[in-house]
Amino acid sequence: MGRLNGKKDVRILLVGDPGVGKTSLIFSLVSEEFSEEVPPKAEEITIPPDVTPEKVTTQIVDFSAQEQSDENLFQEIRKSNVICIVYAVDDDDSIEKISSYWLPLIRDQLGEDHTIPIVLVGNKVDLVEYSSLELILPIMNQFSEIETCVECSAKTLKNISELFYYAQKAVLHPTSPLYSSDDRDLTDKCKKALTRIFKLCDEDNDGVLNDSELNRFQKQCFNSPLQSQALEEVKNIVKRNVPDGVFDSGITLSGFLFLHRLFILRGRHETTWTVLRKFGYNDRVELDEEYHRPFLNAPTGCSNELSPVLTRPNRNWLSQHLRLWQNAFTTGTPALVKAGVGIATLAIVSIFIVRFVKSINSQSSGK
Ligand SMILES: Nc1nc2c(ncn2[C@@H]2O[C@H](COP(=O)(O)OP(=O)(O)OP(=O)(O)O)[C@@H](O)[C@H]2O)c(=O)[nH]1
Ligand SMILES: [Mg+2]
Repeated sequence: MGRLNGKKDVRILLVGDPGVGKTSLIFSLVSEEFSEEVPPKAEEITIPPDVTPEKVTTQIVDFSAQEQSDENLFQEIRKSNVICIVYAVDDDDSIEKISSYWLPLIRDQLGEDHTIPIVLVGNKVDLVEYSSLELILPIMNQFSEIETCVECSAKTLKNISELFYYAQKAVLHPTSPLYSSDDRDLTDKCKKALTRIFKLCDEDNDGVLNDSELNRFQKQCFNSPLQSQALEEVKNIVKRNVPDGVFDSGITLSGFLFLHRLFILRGRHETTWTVLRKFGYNDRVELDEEYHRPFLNAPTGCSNELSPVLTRPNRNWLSQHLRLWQNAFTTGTPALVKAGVGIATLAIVSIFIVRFVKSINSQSSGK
């Protein structure tokens, strides 16, 4: 599975009580019409990336207790990237089983703290006048692995493509590493990562992102600058919500964090994920190994040499890190801490050079 750019295959598994309409949902998605007669289990379907909204290869896997054993089910649970628990909105028993059977069974297979997102799917809305959300919300509050819920109908095709889109999104742009619904705030890891990104982008190191810094950030993450009117609107939103979010017509760290919290609350997790991934973070919001140790490719019999001219990626990497150290030295840090940081820098640079030379030696000797 790809990592740094956040793209990977998505394997979606549908589970749920017999007769809730799992197979019908898959048939309705594929044929864009409702089939009265469906087999117990749909064949596994692979949807090529160019016809999916998130442009990733997507596999859809059905489960039927009529044809498959518990062991088949457990294997499928372990292979999936996202699990849709389907219930029928007119069948309270199928709703009750979400929390009494399906969610515990999945935890049993994947571990209590698993990170496979769950989407709750309320099918057959064509049969009722009411919404099942009143019964579903307490379950969502109790089980943090539930990413979202959607009500749909295989019969009228209502929300069918949305359901598979939400499932894809739950894998590619999951909420839980970014936002804690218990604390109603960004997670500590997410705050730490965004703070680092803010400092890297604050090139003049004055504690705010001015217009040109914001534009460079925007271009780096989204390949296009912000229009000046859009920039003003963003600042106005920040100003209205966070008293110290804008200073000297630039966005402060608390304004920057507020914006990302807002994106997530409005369901635009992909914006924050794009930023994090551009700055080297993986799905657990940790700096990726590839970012720490870029692979040096030296074919057998060839050697790498340290060039006196830094390549552009190396220059960027070095200047980003130097700016981080510079921040540590210039923001009113006590002298003792500065001395500590200085010694740590020397130690890290020495280790880096030794490892770098070692890796070049071992690659050039073909090991
Ligand atoms: N009214 C209505 N009926 C539906 C809908 N979806 C499925 N059904 C009907 O519900 C019944 C069960 O549908 P299936 O798709 O076989 O259900 P399943 O979850 O795959 O069942 P198992 O394979 O036994 O686990 C069929 O008679 C479908 O026609 C829907 O959206 N609305
Ligand atoms: Mg079925």
